[in-house]
Amino acid sequence: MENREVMAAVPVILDTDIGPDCDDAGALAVLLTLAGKGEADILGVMHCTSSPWGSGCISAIHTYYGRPDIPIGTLQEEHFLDEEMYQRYNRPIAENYPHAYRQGGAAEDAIVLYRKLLAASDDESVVIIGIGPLVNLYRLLSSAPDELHPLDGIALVRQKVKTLVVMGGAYPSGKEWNFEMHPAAAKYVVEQWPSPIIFSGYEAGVDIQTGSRLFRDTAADHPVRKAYELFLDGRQTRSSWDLITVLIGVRGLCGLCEAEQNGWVEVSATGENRWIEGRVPGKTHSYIKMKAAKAEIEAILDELICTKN
Ligand SMILES: [Ca+2]
Repeated sequence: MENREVMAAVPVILDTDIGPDCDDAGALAVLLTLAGKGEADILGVMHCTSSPWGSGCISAIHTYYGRPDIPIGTLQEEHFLDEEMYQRYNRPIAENYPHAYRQGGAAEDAIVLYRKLLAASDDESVVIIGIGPLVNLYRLLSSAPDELHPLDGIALVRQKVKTLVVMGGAYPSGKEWNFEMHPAAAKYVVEQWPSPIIFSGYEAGVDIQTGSRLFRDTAADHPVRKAYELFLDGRQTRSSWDLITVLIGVRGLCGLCEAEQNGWVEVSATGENRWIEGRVPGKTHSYIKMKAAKAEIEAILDELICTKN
């Protein structure tokens, strides 16, 4: 059995669309708990929609976990997923909890923060975990050399990023929301990303139902509990797409799942994806298949959501 005590913390950047679904809040809780256990080193958290409440919601959760220092970057584009229906919990949390932007100010451009964080990282060390549409990563790959680093986006990612772990697509084929919301970004990132990509698909997380323990075991003002409460509107659990993706990004397959590696992912111009069998030079893709019993995975994730260390 692996001994996590002696393993180095995994340097992680999380990229989230926190707001449209509560599992992003759960996933951030999982990551903060793993960081508290010494398993992850959170270099930064990026927000990938135009919602004015996303950064504040992320900062409020960081603050609640005693980590207001974690850098936050945000998408610098207007009108991407900022409709009222996507602000059921991020707005109330940003408006009612303490966080870095309550007195004004704003998170910096995600691309500037990505380039800054990658420039300061060891080669092939960083794990990027994407749990929203891939628009920030598309812009990162498209970035030009600047005063932060002499390499362009693709070369910088090739040098610094060990793995990209993405909640996106359905396997072996289908259509899933994260790819569908910004198909051009999904297609470009999947085609051009220069380091290995592990895909966590719709089918991997849909039946893993978590969150109910928040209502039993955490304080009524816990912002992640609040996110679930506002989003679920009376229901007790939610699918765990983003939570599983974070867990795998930090712990690897960890005995809970296995990876299909003999093939690669193609994304269409409208966001459908399919797995094409056979290896192709330059593409190191895999997708996960759950192996452990649903109840076992749910218990692990629920424990991580609810443990504030
Ligand atoms: Ca998400």
